[in-house]
Amino acid sequence: MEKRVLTLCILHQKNRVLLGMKKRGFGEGKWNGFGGKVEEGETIEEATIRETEEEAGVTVANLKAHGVLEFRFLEKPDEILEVHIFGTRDYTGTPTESEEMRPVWYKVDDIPYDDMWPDDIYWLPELLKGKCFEGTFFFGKDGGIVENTFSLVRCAEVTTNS
Ligand code: 6OG
Repeated sequence: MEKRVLTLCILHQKNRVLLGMKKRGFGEGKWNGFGGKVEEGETIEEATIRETEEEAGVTVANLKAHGVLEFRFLEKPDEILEVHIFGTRDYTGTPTESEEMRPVWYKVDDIPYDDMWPDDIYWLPELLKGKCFEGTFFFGKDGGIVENTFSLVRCAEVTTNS
């Protein structure tokens, strides 16, 4: 079993959230937060900050750990993606398009869930309410969720060790 540790950062303020259109690679054509692989020698939080800088041109601070979700795929039974999800309202810089992502502020009421990973509608509304969560999503061959164990947890239970 191969486990890949990834990060995902949601920058949100009051009634808006910064999403990026993924221009290439895994998840191309979908809106998502910013993130990627944790590199050797860095913590998960450091990776989250670095990836958000690289992809969206902003430096995030005061990250809150909202949960760890696992993604498994029927087509790739030996792979688990372990995605560490953070939220924050604090950043410096100006959102700027990169080779990988085109960042856009969305109103919280207009989040384009139809053009996002299908797990997002489970956890993103909870994140925006300050809630924390855990669980595994199993994706079928058509890209839909066939099973999930999503649940809310107390935020104190979320571990972000690296
Ligand atoms: P790179 O491979 O481009 O990082 N990611 C997912 N995000 C959501 N919402 N749902 C999923 O369901 C995801 N699978 C991966 C983690 C990939 C980025 O995409 C996220 C990373 O931020 C399957 O380096």
